[in-house]
Amino acid sequence: MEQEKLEFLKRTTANIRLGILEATYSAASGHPGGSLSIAEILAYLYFEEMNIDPKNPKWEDRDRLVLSKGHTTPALYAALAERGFFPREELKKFRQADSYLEGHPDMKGTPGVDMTTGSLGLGISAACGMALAGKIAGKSYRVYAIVGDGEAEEGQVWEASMFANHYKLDNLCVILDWNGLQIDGRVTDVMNPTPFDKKFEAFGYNVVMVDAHDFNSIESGFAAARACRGRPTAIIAVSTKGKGVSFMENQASWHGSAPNAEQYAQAVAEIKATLN
Ligand SMILES: Cc1ncc(C[n+]2csc(CCOP(=O)(O)OP(=O)(O)O)c2C)c(N)n1
Ligand SMILES: [Mg+2]
Repeated sequence: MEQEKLEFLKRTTANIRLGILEATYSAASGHPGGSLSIAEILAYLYFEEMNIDPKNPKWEDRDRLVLSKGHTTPALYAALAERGFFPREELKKFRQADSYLEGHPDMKGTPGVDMTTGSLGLGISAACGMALAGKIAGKSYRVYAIVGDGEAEEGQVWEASMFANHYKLDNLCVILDWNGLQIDGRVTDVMNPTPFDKKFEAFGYNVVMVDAHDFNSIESGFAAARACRGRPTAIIAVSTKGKGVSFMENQASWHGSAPNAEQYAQAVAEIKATLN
């Protein structure tokens, strides 16, 4: 990847991480851990991969993103704000009664949100429906679904996968955020859903493993997905929950708790230091 593009994506990712922190700190609630783990993936999707128009969020030929792990809205909203779907100032109102930035995504109220999610397992099914609808209508748009590794314990994820293979949904790209943790601890301790690669392969996917924090790796994963014909792709993105904030990394306790003033200041300083 060209140096200039890489620098731009890294800056964008840092801004997304700052947005995640600002939103959760302002709300004194929300889910920073699983938001921080997908910052690079969202930066790449919204600034490189997806065919979208922030001025026309409901454009019918746009690519769609379904945040199946819907609790990680701080990352989605920070990316949408960064891309120009709404003013960045809105992030301060996250989860407040008069705000359209609800705790979980609402496709009717928030510009740029393509599917309402939050009940784990639902989003990937909706993404399959959108992908099939695109094929039936002869559209060339693509559909991306971000699924959590804890979420993959839901049977619905695998029912949807059976459907995606049956209908040869090569316009569907599932991204599995393999950050190793869910609400209560390690996914392998709670209800082991691994091996992800063999499971997705068995369900008929083209499977690609990427490093979720390395843009060259992310780029090659999405290129492989785009090139694949006749079956859906699963990108298994190996990530760190809480990535970028030292005291949040690999700590299940940061799944659904917000930083206090002191922690917020330290977290912001750590992210800003990466911008120099
Ligand atoms: C059907 C359903 N059950 C339980 C929850 C509560 N819940 C929210 S997040 C979460 C853990 C998800 O873990 P994971 O998918 O690994 O998310 P990430 O690590 O990316 O934050 C749970 C159990 C929910 N949202 N939906
Ligand atoms: Mg997880």
